[in-house]
Amino acid sequence: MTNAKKFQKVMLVGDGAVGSAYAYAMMQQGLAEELVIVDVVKERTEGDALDLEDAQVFTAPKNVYSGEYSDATDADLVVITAGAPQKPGETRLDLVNKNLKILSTIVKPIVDSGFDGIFLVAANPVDILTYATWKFSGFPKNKVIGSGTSLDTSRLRVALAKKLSVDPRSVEAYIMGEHGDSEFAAYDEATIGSKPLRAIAKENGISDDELLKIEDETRHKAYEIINRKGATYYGVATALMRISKAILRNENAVLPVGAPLDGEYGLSDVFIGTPAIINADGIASVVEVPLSDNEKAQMAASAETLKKVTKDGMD
Ligand code: 6V0
Repeated sequence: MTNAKKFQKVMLVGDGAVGSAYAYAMMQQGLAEELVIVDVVKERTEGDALDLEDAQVFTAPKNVYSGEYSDATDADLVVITAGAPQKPGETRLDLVNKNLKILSTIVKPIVDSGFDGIFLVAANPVDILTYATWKFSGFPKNKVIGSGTSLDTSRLRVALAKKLSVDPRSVEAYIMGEHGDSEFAAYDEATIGSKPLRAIAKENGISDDELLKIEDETRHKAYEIINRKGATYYGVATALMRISKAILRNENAVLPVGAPLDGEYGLSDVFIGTPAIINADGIASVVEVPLSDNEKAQMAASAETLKKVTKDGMD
């Protein structure tokens, strides 16, 4: 970490369903000694800080408070979950204009505070807002990370684990591309215990069509949750906590995130879901999965979708 201070500090911007679940997960993990919460609704951040501080007796001491963007000056990490969520029937890409406007009011004052840490973005459409955070901040690309397909990858692993009766943590399979409707499951490289997933599926009588159905259900799981309870937050909040931990503990962990491409998969000028090595400097490097030709084409199509919406939204 570049900061000379002896403790780690995280700023959370956006104290809604995702943000407050993230704050709670951070308390539970005892990660970062200081957590400052910012939102346009000040009563909410004040209330949450008072509520969350009561948890520290059972977890670990933490200074949790409601703050301002100027408090980012000595933060190691800023996590952005502020923005309108999807309503039933809305796609993530429908949110672009609303959330780009909100984002532009957040990033500038944080940069003006002298903040020199890592941005982690979760607000949707996350790949586009991650790209915009990089543009608005003027930060080096490695210091801006999107939650990308971290949640989607978790959803895929959970679905495969249920089908094959294994621990989801033992499934090595990634959802790649946009966090949204053009994402895809990189089945051709997926393994469990080093054994190709496609071979395991065959042995278990799971057809290619069934694998495609699992991929499709993964892609649409958010809609299933939103239709039932109005929002999704525990999954993404825990994924954000996991990425935060890799940054704060300088883990060099390989995680699926929204990362900037610079020639990987033959693509550039886009933040998109791929595994990457995450440490205290942010994205140490992208892990370029040796995709099959068919998957490469899906990655390219997904990047094209994102680039078009980014161009329309930011012009
Ligand atoms: P929510 O519960 O409405 O919370 C949003 C919060 O943002 C509210 O507390 C608002 O007051 C706050 N806010 C709005 N404008 C500003 C502003 N200008 N400055 C500061 N705070 C502001 O939404 P929820 O928490 O459900 O979702 C937040 C975002 O995360 C949405 O864009 C979702 O689409 C997105 N998600 C991203 C996921 C991912 O995998 N990346 C998963 C789920 C949701």
